[in-house]
Amino acid sequence: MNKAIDPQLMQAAEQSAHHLVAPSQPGADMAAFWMPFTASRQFKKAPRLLQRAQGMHYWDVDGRQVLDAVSGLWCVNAGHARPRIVQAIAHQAAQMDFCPPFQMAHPQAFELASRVAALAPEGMGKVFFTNSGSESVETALKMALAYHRARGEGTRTRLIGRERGYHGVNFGGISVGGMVGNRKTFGPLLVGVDHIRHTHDLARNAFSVGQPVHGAELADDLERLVALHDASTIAAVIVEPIAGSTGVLIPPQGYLQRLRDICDRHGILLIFDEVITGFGRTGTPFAALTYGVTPDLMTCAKGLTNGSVPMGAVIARDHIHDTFMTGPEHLIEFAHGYTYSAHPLACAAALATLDTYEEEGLLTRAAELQDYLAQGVHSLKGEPHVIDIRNTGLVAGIELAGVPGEPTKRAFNIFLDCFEKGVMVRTTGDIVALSPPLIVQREQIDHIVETLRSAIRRAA
Ligand code: PXG
Repeated sequence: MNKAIDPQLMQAAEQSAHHLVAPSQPGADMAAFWMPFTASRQFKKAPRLLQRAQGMHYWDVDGRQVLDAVSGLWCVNAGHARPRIVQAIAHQAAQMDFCPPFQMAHPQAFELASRVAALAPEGMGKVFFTNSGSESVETALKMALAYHRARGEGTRTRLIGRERGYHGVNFGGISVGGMVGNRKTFGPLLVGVDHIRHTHDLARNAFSVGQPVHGAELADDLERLVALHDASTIAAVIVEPIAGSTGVLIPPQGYLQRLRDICDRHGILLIFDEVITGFGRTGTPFAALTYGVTPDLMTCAKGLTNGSVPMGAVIARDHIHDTFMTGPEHLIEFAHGYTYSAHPLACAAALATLDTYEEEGLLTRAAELQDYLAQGVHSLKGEPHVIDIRNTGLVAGIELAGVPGEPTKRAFNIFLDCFEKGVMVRTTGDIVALSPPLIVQREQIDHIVETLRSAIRRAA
């Protein structure tokens, strides 16, 4: 897999990166861009505009360096602008920009599917490509419904999610999702959806290092829903092995296995949404491997291309895929797909990303660094308003008590403060999340923790 890097192409790419003009000079009109998931009026008053990225860092339009403590948005796992990936994208764009994905294909799509399957748990050998985590979730939910129907159990139409779950922003995803703010303004959502309870338990598990001890029995909430709806109506349960977007909730010891057992007992498919846990975040390629629990379907995105070109995937157990492979051979077996499924640029980026991960041992690096990160973040215990700290692999959450009557404000101020001091963290609610690129150095972890400590003190 060791493809030589073309120095001329790299030089050209780097030169053009350095000569970029700031996307928004002072006075440029910012009115037209309706920003995603952003406090946009605040933003447009004091914009945070990034212009360049390399390795562990961003540079803003004023040339200020910012240490990236969140891998962009949980995706740039190998660090920014990695030469092999940059070159693969540039080369592919010149070679073949687009290939129709329906009834046609290109060789790299097959190569990538095999490479991804090789990283997945045993028996999960089939890979369907999408363009995002949200699309992966929709795809997995539709696969689950169509699978049961194909095997003659078409009554299994109910989808079960979990409170505080995040599964992207499309209608299926917000229906099974459990983040109130992402659901409440969008009407009745999908019918036939229910939720098991979340696993957050500050009273018993606050300041757990790694997996919390208490809470495996929370998986039994699925039994409650089976008793209520009957297993014959339930197609699938979808959970994030680690709930990321809601603020880094690590699964209690034994919880995921118990969920697996209950699903098996009742013929319910188990879907792991590994959009943030996939590609090394927990110290193995997938959280399913870290926790030793194999789901039926697994969604991923983000780290698949190191965030460089949008791409997601659903990884399925072989027998689920094979169930579809009946009927006349000239007919389409699964009526689903996207114009940009297995896009050539995304495939090229993903193959180069997997090469980079492999060459540098990045998919297991979080396991080597998790104790160091744990030590760092848990040293914040005792700082003002810190009510919980949780960690595993190269991910951590620091939960703060909110400003009374003004939820999210304390964490948001900490985010702004850290950014001003040259460290980019992520906040959700009153929780600070850290998920640095897997190339992070120990001194950089120290720097992130100390910058955060100062910001937490100033926010007191
Ligand atoms: N599932 C999970 C588990 C995710 O974390 C998605 C699906 C959706 O992926 P796309 O590619 O459609 O955005 C995600 C995305 C945060 C944050 O608050 C996390 C995500 C997205 C936006 C913000 O840290 N994860």
